[in-house]
Amino acid sequence: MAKAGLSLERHFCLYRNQKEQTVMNTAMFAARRHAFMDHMQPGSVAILKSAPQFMLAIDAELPYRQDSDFYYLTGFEEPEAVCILAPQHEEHQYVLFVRPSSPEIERWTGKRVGVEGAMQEYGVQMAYTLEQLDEKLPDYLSNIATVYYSNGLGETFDSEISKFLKRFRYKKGFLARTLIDPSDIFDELRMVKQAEELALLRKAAEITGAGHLAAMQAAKPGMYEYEVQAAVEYAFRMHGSRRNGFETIVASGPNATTLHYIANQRRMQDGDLLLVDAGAEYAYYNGDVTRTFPVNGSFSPAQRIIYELVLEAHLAAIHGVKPGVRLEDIHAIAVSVITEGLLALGLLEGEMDKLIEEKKYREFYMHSTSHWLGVNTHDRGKYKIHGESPVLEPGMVFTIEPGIYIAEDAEGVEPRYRGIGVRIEDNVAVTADGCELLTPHVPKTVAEIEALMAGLRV
Ligand SMILES: [Mn+2]
Repeated sequence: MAKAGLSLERHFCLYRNQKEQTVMNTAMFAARRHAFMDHMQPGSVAILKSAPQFMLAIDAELPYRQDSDFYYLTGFEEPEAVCILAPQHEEHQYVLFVRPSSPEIERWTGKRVGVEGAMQEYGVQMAYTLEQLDEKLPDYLSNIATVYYSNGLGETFDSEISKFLKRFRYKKGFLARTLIDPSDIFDELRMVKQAEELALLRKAAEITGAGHLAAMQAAKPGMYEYEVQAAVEYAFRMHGSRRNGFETIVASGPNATTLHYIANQRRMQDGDLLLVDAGAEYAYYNGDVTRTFPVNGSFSPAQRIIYELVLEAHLAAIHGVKPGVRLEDIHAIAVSVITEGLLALGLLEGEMDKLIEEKKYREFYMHSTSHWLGVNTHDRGKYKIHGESPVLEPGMVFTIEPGIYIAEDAEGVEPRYRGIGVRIEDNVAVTADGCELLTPHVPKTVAEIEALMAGLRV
């Protein structure tokens, strides 16, 4: 089976020569810090900590990724760093504590930014080594009533900070009376994307699309799921993404009915559907796309019926996105299409309204239609504000990902539908009058998918 790959080549040309990661955009990070400080209470200071470095074994570090909130405000990617935001400090509103430069250590593990690098490249008013934290922190806490600090990025550090604040009270007579988790501020800021962020999300989505095209090109009966995973992730790297947003899901046949299946160990059979849920990260922003397609290139009649029902729900949900509606309205659209379809197919029985009210669809569609997307794949942003789903506004970015999952042993279901799992996921950004589809270039209809796969099998 020679692979002509013509249509794929055409797609791939779109991506060539776009491998450059964005350079440090100091103005963008400065604007975020100002916005953050505008949300802080008068007389307060924020202490933020980098993500911990996890180890696989002695001397074997797991790949490091900065904490998303920390990165969002600083652009600083190294571990063992602390950021202080002190809006009322006379000279230093933004301070970083970092690992010191060390020629001996750097010879083994690579260049560190160091104090000088932090001063020169990260827009701080002052930088110190992390060892100086104890000594310098009091300078920023005098007369401060409120400290923003989020527990959970390291128990040792959490307890050091709390001990420090107590000790500080005894020594200096100052007491930070209120400790506030900054999550509310991050939720609010990160939920609406700025123009620079939308550009990065478009790029991440584009690379993610390249991975899905590669999956459609690679998959064939007899291959293992992890081989398709390799094709997806190879395409991500070759198009400029240095890591994945999450573990790639390659779920063939009945594995597709397990929502977060990441074992990727099964040998794919002729006649299987293959569900691939994968996302490339680009400059800390993520794509998150799912496609489901037949391993042998053509849908069976039963697969096609389920697939087209999910697609109808997916398209209707995207059509419903515009400012002023709520995420739960979008979910309701998908639920309604799916319930109606399952009823028509005999997979559900009863009255449409009652089935929706009693959430009977959850036997086959058990997750939400959307999650926020950004620096985290499941991004910061609230799902309920005072008990209500937030109202959409331009700049919000999220997924649309309805699915139908029919267990292999589902009772009262025609055998031909059993073991079919389908999810179709795209990424959208709310615009002034609707939404922008960030992932328009990945085949989605039965005809598009079959034509692409047939083209590859000439
Ligand atoms: Mn998703």
